[in-house]
Amino acid sequence: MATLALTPAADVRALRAEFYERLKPHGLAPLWEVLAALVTPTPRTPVATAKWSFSTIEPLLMEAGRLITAAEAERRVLILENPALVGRSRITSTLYAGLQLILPGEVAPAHRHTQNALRFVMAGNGAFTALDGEKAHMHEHDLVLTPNWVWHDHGNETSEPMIWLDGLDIPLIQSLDASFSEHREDRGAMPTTRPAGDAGVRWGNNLRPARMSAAQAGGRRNPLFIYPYEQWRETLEAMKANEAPHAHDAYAMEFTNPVDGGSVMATISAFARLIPAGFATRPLRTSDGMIHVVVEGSGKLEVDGQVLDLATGDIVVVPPWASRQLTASAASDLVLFSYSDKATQEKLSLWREALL
Ligand code: 1HN
Repeated sequence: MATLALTPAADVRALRAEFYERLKPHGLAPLWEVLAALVTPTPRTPVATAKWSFSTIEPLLMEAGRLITAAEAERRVLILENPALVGRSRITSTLYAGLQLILPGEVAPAHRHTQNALRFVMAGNGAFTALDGEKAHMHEHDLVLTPNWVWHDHGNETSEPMIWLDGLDIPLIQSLDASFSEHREDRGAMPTTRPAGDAGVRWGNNLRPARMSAAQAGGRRNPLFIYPYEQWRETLEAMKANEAPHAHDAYAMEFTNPVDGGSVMATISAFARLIPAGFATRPLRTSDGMIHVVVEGSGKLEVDGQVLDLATGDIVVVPPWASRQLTASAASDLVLFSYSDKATQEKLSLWREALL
């Protein structure tokens, strides 16, 4: 091999190419050709920055409502596909987002699966999600969880349609090839086993069952599955009244599992934020790509120098490790709900941020 240094570059390339071809039938490939693309100094993501407006999606979802029933569809959802990942049913490399419609009188039948799901109510009041036969009636801007492997169905006994955002870890579970699911034989709802709102009063009021040791409670799947808008909104308002905004976050809080204070579900973290009128956050990067829903107000989001206007009802995705900066319009506070795979990354000691 001492002669390799003297061999013309074109010949070396040809020798190597011929060698690589002979490796293929053995199920082998040279690492050195791909190493730099595999182990990058900072994240390289296929995810593009993108925005959807509720006002554009709503009429299309109502049209879907005339074409297919919730029972027929199982879940009547329009998927928010990242424009750089069309056909792959994902908004980031690990997360899925969709808008689901349930019309008056409809039932979305009970099923369970290994994917974790959250719902964030975009429009409507009073339809329910039931977990293991316990209903939670949902109202605008409530956060509702269906952690993995819990039976869940949805129903709408009101006279108005309800639309919510579904956030799931579908691509993450797909990358692990760990999807399992079951459906009720009768394609209906689970029988009601506990009164509506039971989880909220048992777990949402800073209490836990006395006959449960700390060890039993710790690491338990989150038993609280509804986080009402008026509660999380009150917190943000009080913070604004009581302290100056953080330079990078303004006012940001994470929704927690009351059992251990950790993320709401094993893989997904959820957040509420308020940017006061006229305030601009300093830019930051985080290793979790993030989906933001504009709940109130308007403003701007700058992602790696690209400026997006934000209006109430917009849904935006910020790629992992992109620099992001939020500005609230002078007229009103900007209130956002967000979710990401931070919970997964923290468990794997991956999560990082850079304050710019
Ligand atoms: C699901 O279970 C729901 O329960 C919504 O409402 C969307 C997308 C993929 C897989 C499961 C729901 C879903 C989903």
